[in-house]
Amino acid sequence: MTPDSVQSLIDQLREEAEMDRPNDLTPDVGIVMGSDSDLATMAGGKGKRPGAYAALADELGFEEQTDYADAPDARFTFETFVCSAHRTPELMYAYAETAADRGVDVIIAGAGGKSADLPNMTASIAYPLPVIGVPVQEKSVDSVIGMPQGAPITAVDAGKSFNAALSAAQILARQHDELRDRLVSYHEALQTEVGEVSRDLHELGTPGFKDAYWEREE
Ligand code: RP5
Repeated sequence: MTPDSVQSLIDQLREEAEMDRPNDLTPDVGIVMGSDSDLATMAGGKGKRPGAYAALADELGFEEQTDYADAPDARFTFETFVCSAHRTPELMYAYAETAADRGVDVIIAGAGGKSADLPNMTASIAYPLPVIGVPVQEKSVDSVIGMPQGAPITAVDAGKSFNAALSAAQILARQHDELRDRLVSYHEALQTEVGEVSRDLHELGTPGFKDAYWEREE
């Protein structure tokens, strides 16, 4: 028996798939994770390096869509759900099966533990929609990337949901020049930062650099 809290999500996803909303009103990227305990890795946050949320929202100007009937102003958007492959397989199935019809163009799926099945099962069900798997822990890597021939998934290294978001944006950018420009700007800013740090390290010398940079970070 599927509990109401899960069934209502399944119903909402299936209803949304029938709506045929225009592409600019639906989420471009879907983020799913096996548990809300994965959120710090998938989104970033306190004491964690930045994650997919930071890459999309802070670096690339995406907004999170939380209401299908009221799309954010931003042209590029993403949605976020918890779907446990083992505890809520029906929800995982409904999410992946409806993703394309709901306008999602690429999915980022993360799970932890040794049986991190959400990314690979989502990839199988949502095929041919591209799915980027995020092993939330080191011990999840084999489980996420170990797909049989003919059942593809793209994956990042353990915990690297930030890069998963950049990969998702790269896929979308093939159709959207505006997003391509944002990716290029992001990369240029990274390069500028490396150049500035290198010059400061060289010109301040190691002790001076440590004084200037490490104290700033403390
Ligand atoms: C996996 O089990 C989830 O992706 C999570 O990483 C791990 C533990 O889940 P919780 O017990 O914290 O919900 O399915």
